[in-house]
Amino acid sequence: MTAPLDAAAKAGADPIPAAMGTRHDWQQSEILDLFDLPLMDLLFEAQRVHRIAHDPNRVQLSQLISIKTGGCAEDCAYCSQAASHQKTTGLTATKLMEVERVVKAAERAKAGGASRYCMGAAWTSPKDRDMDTLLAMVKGVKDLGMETCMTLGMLTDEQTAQLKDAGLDYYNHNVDTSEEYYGQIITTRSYQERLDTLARVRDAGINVCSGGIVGMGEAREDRAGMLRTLANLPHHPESVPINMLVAVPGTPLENVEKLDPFEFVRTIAVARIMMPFSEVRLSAGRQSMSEELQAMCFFAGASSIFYGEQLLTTPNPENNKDLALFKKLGLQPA
Ligand code: SAM
Ligand code: DTB
Ligand code: SF4
Repeated sequence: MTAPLDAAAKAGADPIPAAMGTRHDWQQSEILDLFDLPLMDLLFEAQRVHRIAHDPNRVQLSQLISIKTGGCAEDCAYCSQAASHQKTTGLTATKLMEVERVVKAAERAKAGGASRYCMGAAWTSPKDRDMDTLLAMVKGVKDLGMETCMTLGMLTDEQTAQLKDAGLDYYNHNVDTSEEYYGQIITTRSYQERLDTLARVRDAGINVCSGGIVGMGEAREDRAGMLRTLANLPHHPESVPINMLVAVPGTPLENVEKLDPFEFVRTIAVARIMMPFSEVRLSAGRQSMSEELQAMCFFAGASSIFYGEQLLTTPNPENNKDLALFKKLGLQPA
């Protein structure tokens, strides 16, 4: 162990043993000690852990589609799709897409190299009348041989069971930030409601995808708190998307101060150390990241990206650009 890590261990971080198992009892001070490590020590540890559980040269590709855009009754301050921000963002709301259109788009995503298709809807929760359409989407995309993911807001037990029966592989439901900062970002729902849906999804046997956003004006304590919530769940989420805020003009966060890119890398590295076996996804925000920053995120333990030229309502790097970067770095898309 190097001297700085010894110092961190004395301070309570003990990063090496922590990395070996899947702990669910992380203390805030231990997480902050990881964040505080010299960057090279943190990256080294994260990469060491990464290599225990993952192929370091493989990156999983998930592609997004917005199956129902805008008009959302929630007031998430970062989101272009909240009805309350639409006057200033100018976003046009759409109805739920037809199944055939979604399956056709998934086919194109598969041909482009994506292995998982993530269907997102701007809802507080799905209406029962939409369930048949949603279930048909899951089946149609699954029949292509792709993994399926949906993000539809809060679910009832019955809706969760229906999605499971249709073969849904993953459900995305982000905690977004720390419990303490949550009220600064969203006032229309509680952190506990988020955790309740996550428990429902887990209990139904659907893989959990849950992460959050950094760069929303939160403190490092909040980034640590968000990771503490995720890692201290009874099971680590199988996927942990770490989004860099896309500051959409017209949203309340449009002018928020940009997060230092190294702090973003640190967040990825700490997530990797705390949840060794999870896919940590380098998510929104890549459009404004340099190749060097993205490479550093992969070194810090990111094992997955959102792929395809569109996220939900904002742009993402084009496939060619990502594939060229992978080639330069010797990474294998999967
Ligand atoms: N309405 C559902 C919900 O909130 O769970 C599903 C869709 S919502 C757009 C999915 C996630 O996208 C959010 O939880 C948030 O983490 C992420 N997101 C939305 N807008 C973003 C932005 N401007 N920058 C970064 N991430 C964003
Ligand atoms: C996640 O964590 N990030 C994705 C997905 N899950 C649904 C969404 C990112 C959205 C970025 C802003 C937009 O395009 O609207
Ligand atoms: Fe609605 Fe989801 Fe956007 Fe919040 S993040 S406003 S719940 S679409």
